Amino acid sequence: MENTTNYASRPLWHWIIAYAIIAVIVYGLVYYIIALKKNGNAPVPANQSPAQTLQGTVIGANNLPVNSVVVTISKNGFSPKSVTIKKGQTVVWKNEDASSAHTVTSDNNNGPMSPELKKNSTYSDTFMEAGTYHYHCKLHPEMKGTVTVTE
Ligand SMILES: [Cu+2]
Repeated sequence: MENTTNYASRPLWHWIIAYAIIAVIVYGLVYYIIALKKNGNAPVPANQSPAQTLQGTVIGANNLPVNSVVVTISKNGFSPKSVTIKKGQTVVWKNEDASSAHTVTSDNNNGPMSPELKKNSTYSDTFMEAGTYHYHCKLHPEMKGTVTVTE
């Protein structure tokens, strides 16, 4: 009886704070799940040939296509600068630079050719032939990267 009385007589702001904390946790979880889903569905740019789309690829535990490697783009350049993958794997470039758009542009027109990527835009390319692919950013030619594709 005494307990019930104490419980009911808690000031209203106690309840408001308790509900606010629960709401923050729930919204945080929902936001996290949505963010994970977005990463898994990297948009395929319109200028990619159909053979290079990500459609139909299996989504792995980290919500990226199983065979993909991520290269992030910042004002410091591509990171990692060089990646080595196996034939058939996909490289996903993601621009995380809020201050500028960037491109992923093959040095010799034999490799990735992205449009200008705004912040949080991604571009992906699946490499079906072994070789070394050098690329740069059209807007900042000093930004360079390499994809090495092995058999
Ligand atoms: Cu750039």
